[in-house]
Amino acid sequence: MNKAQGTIVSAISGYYDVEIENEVVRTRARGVFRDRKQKPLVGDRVVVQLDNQGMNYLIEILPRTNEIGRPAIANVSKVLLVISAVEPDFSLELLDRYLTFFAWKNVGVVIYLSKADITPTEKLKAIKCKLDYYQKIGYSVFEDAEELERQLPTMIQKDQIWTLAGQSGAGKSTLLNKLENEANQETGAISTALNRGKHTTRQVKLFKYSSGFIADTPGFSAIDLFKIKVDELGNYFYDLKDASVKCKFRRCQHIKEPGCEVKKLIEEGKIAKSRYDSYLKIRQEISENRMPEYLKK
Ligand SMILES: Nc1nc2c(ncn2[C@@H]2O[C@H](COP(=O)(O)OP(=O)(O)OP(=O)(O)O)[C@@H](O)[C@H]2O)c(=O)[nH]1
Ligand SMILES: [Mg+2]
Ligand SMILES: [Zn+2]
Repeated sequence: MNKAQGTIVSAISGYYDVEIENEVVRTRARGVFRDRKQKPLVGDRVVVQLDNQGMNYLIEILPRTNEIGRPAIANVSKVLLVISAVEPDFSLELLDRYLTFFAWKNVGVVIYLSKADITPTEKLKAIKCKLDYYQKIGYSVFEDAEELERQLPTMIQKDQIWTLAGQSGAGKSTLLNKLENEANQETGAISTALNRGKHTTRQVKLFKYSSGFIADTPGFSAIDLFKIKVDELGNYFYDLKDASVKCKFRRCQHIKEPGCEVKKLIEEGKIAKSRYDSYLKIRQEISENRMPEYLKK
């Protein structure tokens, strides 16, 4: 019997498909994981015991660098965040929530604006103008799928796992199909009555792309920011954080403290007011502990 190392690309009812040097083998997890309450995740680097009798066993999970979302994906290097200009409507607050969440998870984000093709010119112009600000504070922003398609292969480093994120209906699977023709992911029209997606993608799945992987996901719709400590929230707004070194108080929360650089830069129009609004809103949610019921347990 021989052993090999690979990456879990999908998990379906107790079976784990593991990519090993460009081939995918179906495996089952050894009972030992259950005993240890360890659950293999898509994205996990694993050791597989290849058996000639037709059954391959997953025998070891290598240490994870991180674990994101529900359903979770492991070892994420970067997030490709899909934000729609329309259908569902563009929302700066939603964008800030995603960015805060991934900053807290310590993974970088590349932003892609979808549905520019069906957005009225004036509206698109206004959105692009808002996104310019995000570019300015350090995020890569793509407003054009072709440009993303050109650059992405060189941005993904060997064996890296990138994951798609964004609300249902934003166009994650559509983008993946465009990037990787063989992905063949199902896409679904959004509900016109609710202007919302229908949760078409239900499972996390990795696809080979360039020298690494891209994951399609159900989109991390329940972004829980509630585990963030309230006085650390500002660290995850990079623009606020950069400014805060000049705040008079070292642990300034940018609320009512005198000598607050953040507030000064907002007055001067150098920090987007919408960012501050998002910060205050999330801060309030956290401090009032308005945590959804399912997270309280
Ligand atoms: N015109 C236009 N339609 C798009 C674009 N991207 C996605 N769509 C459409 O939007 C709908 C939703 O796209 P999906 O790719 O299924 O969205 P998703 O983000 O994967 O959604 P979930 O799987 O539910 O999380 C589909 O009808 C797509 O054809 C785009 O850039 N332009
Ligand atoms: Mg999808
Ligand atoms: Zn301050």
